Amino acid sequence: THKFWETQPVGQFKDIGDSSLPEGPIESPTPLSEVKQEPYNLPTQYEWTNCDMESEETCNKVYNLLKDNYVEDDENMFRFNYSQEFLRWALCPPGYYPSWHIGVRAKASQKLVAFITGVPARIRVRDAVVKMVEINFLCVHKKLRSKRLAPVMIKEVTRRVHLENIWQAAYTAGVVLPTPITTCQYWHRSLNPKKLIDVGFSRLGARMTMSRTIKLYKLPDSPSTPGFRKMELRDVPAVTRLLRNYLSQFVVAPDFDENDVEHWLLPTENVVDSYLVESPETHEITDFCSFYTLPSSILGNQNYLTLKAAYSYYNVSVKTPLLQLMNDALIVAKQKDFDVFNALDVMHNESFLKELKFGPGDGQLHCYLYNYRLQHALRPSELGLVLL
Ligand code: YNC
Ligand code: MG
Repeated sequence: THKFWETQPVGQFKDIGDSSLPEGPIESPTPLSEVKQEPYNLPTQYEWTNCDMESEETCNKVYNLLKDNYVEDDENMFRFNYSQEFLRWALCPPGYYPSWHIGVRAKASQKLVAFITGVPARIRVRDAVVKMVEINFLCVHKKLRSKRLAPVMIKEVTRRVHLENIWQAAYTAGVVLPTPITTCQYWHRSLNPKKLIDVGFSRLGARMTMSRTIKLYKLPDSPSTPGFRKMELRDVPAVTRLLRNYLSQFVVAPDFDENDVEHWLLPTENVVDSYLVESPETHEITDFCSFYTLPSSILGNQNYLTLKAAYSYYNVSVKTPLLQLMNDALIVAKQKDFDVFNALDVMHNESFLKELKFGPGDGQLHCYLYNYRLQHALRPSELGLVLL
């Protein structure tokens, strides 16, 4: 049972398959004057703090909390190590609200012990574009777990989002909650198989030697598609048109305008990489691919501290086959010294995963909407949204 989630406007397990329930918002907005004006109460030793991510010092405190306490794999071998530049990018998009970057501090020591964030987004569900918050980076220090702090943090971020007249949210989690709109799987493509095997990320296949494995995953030195190049600022209008048109086919997808594309997809060193295909004849922008940089700490290995991982982000194939486009993405990721390239089975990704030698990961990623019901769960291929 879910003592907290049962009280929230989310699709409940008992309602699965009930076709009398309509699609759309579960609760109507209330007048802003009826939204609770004071923060929720924390246990008396703790206090709320807004985390100014533009401040180097605050960003560093958040970075350290997450580095030591954020998401680990099921076997506790790896922990996400989001960089400070990444956190600033993820949390400060166009129109962001500083009051949605919420910390919890110990009053006595002023030490940051918990964190949760929201950023605004327009998300289309079928024909409706809905103003939402994307919730991410929910983290409670390891020493304060299982004390029901998370529900208070979720209620507090919800209150602050309501104060901005926003009533829906999107979020992903590795745990099952009421109730996923879809459940995705991660796939992994080895770029540096020797290191991945040495650190226990992958295993030598049956009847495989290290040298045969290295040969299996070898890639060309440079991309094969004529006109394949890094995205630049001048490409923002063309990439926005390409992406909007492509994302229109999915049931749930972001509604990106040019400002969003500039923020989320223009290359930022060590954060996000984007490439496109410019036709050598017509100079038209025909295809696009992108990935973000998210290293993981390797817990307790003598030889290596971090795994450098690239995560597939938004890809659009119109003229170049998706398989060839993604093979070029793998090649540039390898050139940039990534150890592994990860992709979810969302959008059209299934069409290239097996052929490009991705292997299925363990552990699933569940995707959720808050205060918005869908009649049926989606197939991962119907999801056009990638959260960080
Ligand atoms: C989770 N990941 O089920 P019930 S993902 C949501 N997302 O409630 P306590 C979660 N809820 O079942 P702990 C959750 N994990 O009794 C647990 N819960 O109803 C629920 N891990 O609270 C859980 N980061 O404080 C239960 O648990 C209740 O001390 C138990 O804290 C949980 O960012 C956590 O995986 C996750 O730091 C903070 O384990 C802690 O264990 C931790 O006793 C490692 O909580 C890091 C980690 C989660 C990454 C993420 C997305 C979060 C989405 C939150 C929901 C947003 C809703 C929409 C709000 C805006 C609405 C508007 C408008
Ligand atoms: Mg707790």
